[in-house]
Amino acid sequence: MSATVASTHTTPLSKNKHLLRWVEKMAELTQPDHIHWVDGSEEENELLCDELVKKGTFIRLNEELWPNCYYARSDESDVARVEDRTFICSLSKDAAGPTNNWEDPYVMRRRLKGLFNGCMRGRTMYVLPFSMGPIDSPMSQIGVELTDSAYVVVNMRIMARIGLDVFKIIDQDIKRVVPCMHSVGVPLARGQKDVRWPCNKEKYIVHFPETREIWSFGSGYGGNALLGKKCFALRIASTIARDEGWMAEHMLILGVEDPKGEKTYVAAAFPSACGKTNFAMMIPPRGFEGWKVTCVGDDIAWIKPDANGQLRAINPEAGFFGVAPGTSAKTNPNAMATLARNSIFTNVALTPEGGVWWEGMSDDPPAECLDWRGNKWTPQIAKETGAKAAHPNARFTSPASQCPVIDPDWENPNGVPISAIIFGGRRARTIPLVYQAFNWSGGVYIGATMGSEMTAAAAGTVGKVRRDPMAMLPFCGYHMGDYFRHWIKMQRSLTITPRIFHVNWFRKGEDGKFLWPGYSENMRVLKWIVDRVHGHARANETPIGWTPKYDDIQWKGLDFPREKFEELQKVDRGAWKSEVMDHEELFIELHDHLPPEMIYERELLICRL
Ligand code: TSX
Ligand code: MN
Repeated sequence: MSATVASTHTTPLSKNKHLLRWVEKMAELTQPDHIHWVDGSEEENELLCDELVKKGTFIRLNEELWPNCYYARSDESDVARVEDRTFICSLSKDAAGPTNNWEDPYVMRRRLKGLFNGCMRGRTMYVLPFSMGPIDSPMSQIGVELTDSAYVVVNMRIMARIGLDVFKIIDQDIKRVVPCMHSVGVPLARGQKDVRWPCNKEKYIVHFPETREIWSFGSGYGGNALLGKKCFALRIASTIARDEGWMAEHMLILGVEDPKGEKTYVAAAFPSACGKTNFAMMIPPRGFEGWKVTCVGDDIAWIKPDANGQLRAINPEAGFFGVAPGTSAKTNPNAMATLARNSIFTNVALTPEGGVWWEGMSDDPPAECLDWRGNKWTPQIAKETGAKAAHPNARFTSPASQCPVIDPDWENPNGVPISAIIFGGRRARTIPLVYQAFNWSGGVYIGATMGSEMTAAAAGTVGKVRRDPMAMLPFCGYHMGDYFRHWIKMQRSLTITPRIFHVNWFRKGEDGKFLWPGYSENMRVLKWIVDRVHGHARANETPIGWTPKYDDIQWKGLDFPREKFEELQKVDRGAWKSEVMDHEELFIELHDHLPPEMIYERELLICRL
């Protein structure tokens, strides 16, 4: 390390007094050996990656196959978000609601003080400024993460806008900064050698919604550690959005361009394992020549009414932190092109050529590789022991700018206009391929009651519907009932309300097979949605909402029989009556905060059935 580089990084890169004071106070608490102010430069990134390689955290992949890509294996116990260790520490327990873990903020602060006391000894504390959303956007929000993990810094460099440009905004002192404390929770004694992936078995992911603070201890993985993502852009942002009259949602944003060049943007919320990233960058099928789908974002949308009462959305992120297993040239060629360079792979398998592999990437697995634990893996071993080469939650971190179908307006500071909102779930029965809500509050009801069936083989759980309102269950920073109320209230600030739809790519027939081919063919559903938005498509009125007629779907390029479509769209009144009875469960849990509109919608639905 050259002296100039080192001194740049030790010198504060901000003159903001609040920031300087906070950094000083946190350094006093955590006692790092060094403080590194992150400038976000290419040179700095190389320095950090080299350091991670030296420590054994990173392996540089084969430059010919995977240019500028790195490989990381986490600790076996630190592989996913830890929902049971995630806390919302509002002053009142009632404000957090029954779906969040709550702890008294005073009690939690005392506990965190203890945990963070000296926790960065022997390490470097990085001062990492980041902007969620384009730096020049009035919808963006600023945070500073103090972390003792270089892995976090290089991942955040892909996932958010970081560095000097953000310090510039902070120094203008016009935007409130969300302080984010992060430590892997493993101080090093003098001369003690570090491990490949330091983490603490005691983990805390803590949010203080009133003071807009995040404290994360013990984990270096994903949403536990890249604090701009789930902690800030969803949990803290959802409370800011409620207070300020906008929405922070767990949604992808995509654009549909028809052959005449007319552009329509939609936002969509799906629970996990529905193929959200695949949908976000879908390629239209045969029969849709001249149509284009473009990607604005694959995970989070910040949506705000503009001066004309039209909802506009930005993607607060700058990269994709995607699930690798199942991603292939068949399921998502655009993701494969995106992750081909300048990417970080965590918990996938490492091939002898210095490449990466995961289940579902190709039909033919490598003859031999090292699995995500670093053990020898062969197809034969997999057959005998069931061992997976990649962890099911293995990830790629890739710049969104590299996506071949990234939308030309993906960094528009004013966002893109949202014409439709799509909710979805993974449901084998009852729920049709697509239907449209009668109105806004009917749509909010659909979003509030959405859910997915468990695919995990845990005994007795397969087939049980798990409700995940608006796909926000683990990500709403306040009471879920108040969140529904906020959704209902949003309509008042709109002159053009987006149409609301529900889709289900996963309905099965009597034979237990998927009725719908999915993937690219979902374009046919998307076209009907866009046609409905523009008033170009007819629909059947059913008790649950409007559904497409067979002839309203463009079938060119796909041989899909009318009878199969009728089965796919069938609304079985009996099955729906028990579906609505199931909604009761959620409603009982939230009853004292539930907006009356939810009760009315339920009554109306029951009457129509
Ligand atoms: O991502 C998926 N999408 C959305 C694509 C834009 N997946 C994968 C889900 C796991 C992450 C899907 N799986 C989709 C889908 O639309 N549909 C299905 C179910 C399915 C699986 C295999 C087939 C069909 C449907 N195979 C054949 O029809 C041959
Ligand atoms: Mn997500």
